[in-house]
Amino acid sequence: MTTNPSLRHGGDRVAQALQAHGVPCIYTLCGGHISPILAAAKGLGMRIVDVRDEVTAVFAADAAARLSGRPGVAAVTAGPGITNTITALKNAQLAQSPLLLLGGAAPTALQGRGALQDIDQRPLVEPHVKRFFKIRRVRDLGPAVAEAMEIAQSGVPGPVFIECPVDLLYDEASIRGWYADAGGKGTTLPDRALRWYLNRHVQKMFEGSGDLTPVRSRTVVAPQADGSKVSAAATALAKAERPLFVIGSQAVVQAAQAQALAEAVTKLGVPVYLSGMARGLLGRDHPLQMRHSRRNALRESDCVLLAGVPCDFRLDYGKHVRRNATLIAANRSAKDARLNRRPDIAAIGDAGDFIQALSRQAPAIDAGKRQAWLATLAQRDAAREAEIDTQAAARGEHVNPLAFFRALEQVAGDHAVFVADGGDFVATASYVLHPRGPLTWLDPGAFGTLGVGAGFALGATTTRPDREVWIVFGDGACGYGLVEFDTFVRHGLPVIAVVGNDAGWTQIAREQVKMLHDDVATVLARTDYHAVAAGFGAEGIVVKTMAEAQPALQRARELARQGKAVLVNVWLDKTEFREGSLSM
Ligand SMILES: Cc1ncc(C[n+]2csc(CCOP(=O)(O)OP(=O)(O)O)c2C)c(N)n1
Ligand SMILES: [Mg+2]
Repeated sequence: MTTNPSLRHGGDRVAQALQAHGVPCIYTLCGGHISPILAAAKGLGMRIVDVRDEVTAVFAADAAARLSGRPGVAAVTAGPGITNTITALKNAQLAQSPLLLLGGAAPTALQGRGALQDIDQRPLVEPHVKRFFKIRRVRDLGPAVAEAMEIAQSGVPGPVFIECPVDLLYDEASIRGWYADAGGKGTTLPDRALRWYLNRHVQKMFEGSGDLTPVRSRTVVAPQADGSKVSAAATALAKAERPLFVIGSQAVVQAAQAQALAEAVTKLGVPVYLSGMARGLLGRDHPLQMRHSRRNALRESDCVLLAGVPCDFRLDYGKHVRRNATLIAANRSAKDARLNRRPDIAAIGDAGDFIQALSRQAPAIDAGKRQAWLATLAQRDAAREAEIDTQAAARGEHVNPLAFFRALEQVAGDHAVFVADGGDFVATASYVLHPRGPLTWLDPGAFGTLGVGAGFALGATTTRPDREVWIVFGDGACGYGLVEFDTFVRHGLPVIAVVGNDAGWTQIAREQVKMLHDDVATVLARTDYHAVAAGFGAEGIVVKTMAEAQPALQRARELARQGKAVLVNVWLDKTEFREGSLSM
């Protein structure tokens, strides 16, 4: 049995376990409760990225997980540090993103006695995580990390929380000294009883902590659908004349498998719509990938495979899939596979692996049989692209968002990752921008959370420093994490943000004004967001006319290549492009 003499305190144990799992980076905002974890992790060579709001740390861990296929890790202090993370935790839970949140807590003996930042954290956090670990003994810290990493990734992935009380993290001598002081020197019976109690308490905390066996990482095997489901789906697909795939985020949770999945889809030769993290799976332009009129395609298809996609609001609750079509749902979650529509074939397991298994079983494609179907979809796509071109050609006083994204599509490199955070501006981007490859598009997911942008970009740029990271921000959305330009600058992270400045929360205003004839609370100013970023030491560029757009984007890209963070503040004209769209 190997032992590790450097496990001086609980912080070391947590750090050693993280290192054993290959965790490259911890996102954090400091606090005395968690200092030993951060110092120990740094000592072991992990990167510590300190942010300006705890919610950013968890958004970053979420993005890191999505891009690496391994749980991202964030550490925050007790009480308000933890409450600040709740939105990001919930977002990760709904996006099924595996992450580990380490949270501080008041000393074990003082919990519930009015200690600093002491609240009952379980009821706040537990509903949003797969497991809430409440640690009471030093020796349990390392194994809890190993178990948490495994739970986060297994089955339906999601966040896991470990509560680490501060008195478990420091070295035994200091903690014994601290408890001895707390016990005082009184000689009365209650004084002596307190000392006896505290002494026994400390004894329990350190029980078994002489065991210095390092923690090892565990292998997590993806759940596999039944072979019979693969055969049934292969048969249905072979019979189908108008098959259709919709592939979503969950199908690419095994990030390392993304390329193999793309090849399997190509081999199957079925037209496909990609959503969430799966956007970009087939590269920039692939003949099988359709981008527009998904609703019509769903209505016409006679065999639909929903791979890692539930029939929620994003798929209009499944109502467009025709009743006599064969519906195949491949999903790690049995509940999601059956949400709002009962599939004919429910393949419960990893959706990406399911498609790969299908490509090994399905007979060779009869290209001729599907030619007409593919042509119909491709023609519709082309017609929509032509409409976008027409709308993009319209010129006004400032910048046409469609034309702007056509320009960004030209300028952004082959290794660009796009982070989407906003309303109409971002929805427009999702029609016009072509993600470059697998795992190059990050959006919040089903929770529809504004404010993910800075944290996601932080996770992306630290996980994939070889990538060019562009945040597509609404001006409303950018306000949440703008302060993180400070983080980008301090850590030398060359993130590029483009802010679609329409001086308002337009996605909301659009319907509110129409239905309630009031723009109350939806109006913003043409704020100088570029000057705010410059104030943090980043580069700020303002774009007020269409002619300035392309050169500004090129300049932003050059500055990022030199290691600078950049914010491009783009004054938008109004557009009708998003008229009529509403999500509920
Ligand atoms: C945390 C959060 N708060 C509020 C909303 C509601 N919401 C959805 S879109 C939107 C407007 C976004 O405005 P902006 O980022 O400027 O993008 P625009 O629609 O103007 O392009 C709002 C407020 C939300 N989705 N998330
Ligand atoms: Mg706006």
